[in-house]
Amino acid sequence: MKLSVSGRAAATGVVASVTLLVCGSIAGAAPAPLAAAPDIPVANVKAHLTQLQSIATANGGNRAHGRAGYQASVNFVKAKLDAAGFTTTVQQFTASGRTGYNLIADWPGGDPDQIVMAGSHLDSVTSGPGINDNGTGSAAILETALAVSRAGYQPTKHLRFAWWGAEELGLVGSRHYVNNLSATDRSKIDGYLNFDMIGSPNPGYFVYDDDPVIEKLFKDYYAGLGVATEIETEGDGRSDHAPFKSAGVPVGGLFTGASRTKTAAQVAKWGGTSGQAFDRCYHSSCDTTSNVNDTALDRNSDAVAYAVWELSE
Ligand code: DTR
Ligand code: CA
Ligand code: ZN
Ligand code: ZN
Repeated sequence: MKLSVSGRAAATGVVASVTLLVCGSIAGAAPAPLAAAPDIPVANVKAHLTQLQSIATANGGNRAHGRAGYQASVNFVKAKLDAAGFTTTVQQFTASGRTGYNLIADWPGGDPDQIVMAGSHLDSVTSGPGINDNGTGSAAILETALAVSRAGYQPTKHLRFAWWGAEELGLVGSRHYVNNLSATDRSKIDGYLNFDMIGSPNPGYFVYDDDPVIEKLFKDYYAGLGVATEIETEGDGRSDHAPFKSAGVPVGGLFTGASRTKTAAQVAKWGGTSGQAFDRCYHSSCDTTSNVNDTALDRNSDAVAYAVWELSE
């Protein structure tokens, strides 16, 4: 089944507010209204980051694969999803002699043969709490999942969210997941959206240029906000979308930058500091809750919800 955006998005490009649209038809009763994505409260996303920070602080300063901080991170996210009505599954794997976990959350309903997935790695490096990398992606998709529950959203397609383990060891958890899908189950995934570092302190607004439909969806969203975007080039294949892409699943995502430095031309469109890394705490102990740009986190969290709603209707 091909990816497609809802008629509304195709026609209008961007819907950035909560509206219920009834697309009239020339004759006959109006079709069912299309529900637009809700605004994702960035305060809620930041509250999840505060929890992840506390977990790291209580567990040796990190949330790394095979450590207590990662297990506690999985338990935190799983509890929120279970309480919100998701069907959760914890998938085990082994990496570097330690047990790792992927957390998969299915929203009941929707066509099981047409699955839209959103994922983020939940593990950090051993040197720090991993709040931008990748608490931001994990918290944004968690809050989007909770918004689906709050809205009682019942899309045509089936929604699945995933929090990956051991990404920092080389995309181990996501690759384990994809490799253990049957060919039939793999073919049911219409698209995979990846969010890894979406709140960098000196942010850029980068869109993955893998699947053209997903790429256009995010570019249209940002155009609607009047925010320029660039194609993501820092990490082709360097995050959890890579195993899905290798398996032929359409992929896309957003990124705010890691260790590359922001240019003067990029400052002119995005603000921030030229000659400074997008995230100068990348893979460092200073990747804490103060290492996040709230505007970037808010915009990208809203973009996550927009894409999930548009691709699943
Ligand atoms: N591999 C990610 C950081 C990273 C580097 N380039 C990209 C591009 C797109 C997403 C993520 C990244 C990590 O260190 O977790
Ligand atoms: Ca928001
Ligand atoms: Zn990393
Ligand atoms: Zn990452």
